[in-house]
Amino acid sequence: MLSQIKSPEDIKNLSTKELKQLAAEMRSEIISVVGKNGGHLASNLGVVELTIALHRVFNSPKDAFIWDVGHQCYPHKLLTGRYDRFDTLRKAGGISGFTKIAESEHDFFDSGHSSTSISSALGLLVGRDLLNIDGKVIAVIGDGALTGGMAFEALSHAGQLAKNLIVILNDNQMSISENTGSLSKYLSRLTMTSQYQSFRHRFDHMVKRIPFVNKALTDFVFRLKRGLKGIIFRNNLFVDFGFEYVGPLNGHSIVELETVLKRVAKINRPVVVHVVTQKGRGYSPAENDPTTFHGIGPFCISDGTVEKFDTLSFTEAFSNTMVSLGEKRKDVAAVTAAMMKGSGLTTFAHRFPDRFFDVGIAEQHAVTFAGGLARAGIRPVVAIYSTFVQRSIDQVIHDVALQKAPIILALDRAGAVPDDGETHQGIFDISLFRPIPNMILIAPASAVELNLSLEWALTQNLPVVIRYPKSSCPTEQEAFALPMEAGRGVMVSEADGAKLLFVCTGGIFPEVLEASRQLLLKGIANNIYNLRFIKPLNQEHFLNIVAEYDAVVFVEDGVRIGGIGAYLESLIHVHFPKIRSKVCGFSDNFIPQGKRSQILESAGLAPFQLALEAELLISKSAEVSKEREKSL
Ligand SMILES: Cc1ncc(C[n+]2csc(CCOP(=O)(O)OP(=O)(O)O)c2C)c(N)n1
Repeated sequence: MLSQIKSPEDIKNLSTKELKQLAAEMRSEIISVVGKNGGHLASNLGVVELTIALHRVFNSPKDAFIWDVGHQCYPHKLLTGRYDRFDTLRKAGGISGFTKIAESEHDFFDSGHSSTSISSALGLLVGRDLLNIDGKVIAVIGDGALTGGMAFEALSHAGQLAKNLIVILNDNQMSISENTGSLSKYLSRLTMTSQYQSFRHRFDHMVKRIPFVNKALTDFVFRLKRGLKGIIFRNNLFVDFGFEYVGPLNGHSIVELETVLKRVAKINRPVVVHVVTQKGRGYSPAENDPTTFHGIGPFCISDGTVEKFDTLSFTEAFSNTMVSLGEKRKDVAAVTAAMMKGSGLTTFAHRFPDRFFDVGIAEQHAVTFAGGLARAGIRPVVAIYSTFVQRSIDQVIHDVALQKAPIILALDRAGAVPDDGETHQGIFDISLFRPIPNMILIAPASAVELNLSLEWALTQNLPVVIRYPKSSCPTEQEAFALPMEAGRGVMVSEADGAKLLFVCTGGIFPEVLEASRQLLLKGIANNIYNLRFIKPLNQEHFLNIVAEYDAVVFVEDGVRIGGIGAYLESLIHVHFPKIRSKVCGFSDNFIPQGKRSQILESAGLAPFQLALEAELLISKSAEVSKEREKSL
């Protein structure tokens, strides 16, 4: 049946029985493709019925759906003409795991970061109104995404404008891990309150039907109800914001959802529809462990098992160091913005619950909160993915760097990030943090260096950013274990007489090492200098090192504009104008989805490409030049 659905129009006339079958087929398609390609399984299984109901009641794309984060849009993709390409999900050149304007007229924004849907939807609605364009606008936001402050900024504005914005609150009580904070408790109470209301109606009805109920008993029941009401009834937050509130609805009953949504479509004011769903619905491994199945790599469909790798990842190395630091020092605390598992803080959280803080999807608050902790004398380590720290740059400048607050920002997923595409690449952090006074930036190349960096950072009285990639740690080199010295990197290899030097950031060391090996095989001697520090830089030390070489290739896993390579190149041009140099990094483009190796190759950062650049620089040969042109 699913293969016949080419557009949402095709589901409008299906019977209840057919809709059930459709939902089952959608689930099995999602499980099968995510089992092979990896992806956000549990969130998508939870919104199958909701997506069907939305597409039956509203008319996309005239009516616009804005999916918050966009990680739960697979059912929407299946109903909007992308079934045929669904098996390319998250692959290079394939369809995205998030909504994408270029992919379909049914996707209104490119998405990936949380808590933006209400703002985007409100803007779209107001803009359409100004231009007299018809159509409803519906934001679908999870209870996790609602913990992001921006969602509240938008609710407040929407309440004031009083336009007919529809906000579907998809409440599954889970963020990636369990949802945290008083808002999450508030939503549970709201659900209970409404369930109490429906219980009360049924109760009244029942009492009236009991024969010979005397007045004393009715009075007693009335008093009991008043007592309960005192405990359970509160003002509804959404109503206070100026919204109508409808719900909570059973998010797995297409009939109930449709009946209510049809009425909601007629309301001419902002409205929140509270829908309760179950994450992982219909696939027991995901129902039982929605956190693991939130975002998952390929897995075995029959039992949900995931392949385990023996190699240590940077995340695991960070996790281990944090636990040992937590043991050694009582003043070390860890802060995460809803990424406990992904950032490797689960063990720390269990071992030191008093010093672990999951603040919800609130990166801005996480940073300023850490600034406050530091002011009190605590040494907070804030673990945030490179891409998500982008939204707390002002907090880093104003609440941390200006105050010289000694917090550590541990940026996982720096550099090329596989599978998720443009919104998740960690390629801007170097350029964003380098200009900020008082900041120290370190890019360790291995587990040992990450460990040393964290320990060293705790001895500093300034904020320190430590950035590392989503990849396994490379084989350790002797140089990685050398003690940290501010502003100095380490020579990883020191071949006598080499005239070519690679200078690299830690995250891309494996590719540089491989390029170096390929050149050695060709008889081109070369050395590698691992920068360790992106800031500060011991200029004298650096210039002494490069002085020995004829050619220097800078390689960084960040954008070239504002990066470290361009800066160092300008430095050597001033001091040693004869040294030939080349900066390799990401160009001025957003980088689409692919595996790490595919992403690096598309940016000219694959080992064979780095080797070619270096060879060209040193030999200036026309033949090498041609080969290089071909490789790009
Ligand atoms: C700014 C930002 N921080 C963190 C994330 C990572 N992230 C993706 S989905 C998600 C949880 C969202 O929870 P919810 O909105 O309840 O959706 P659910 O998956 O439960 O359906 C998080 C933390 C993100 N996408 N954006």
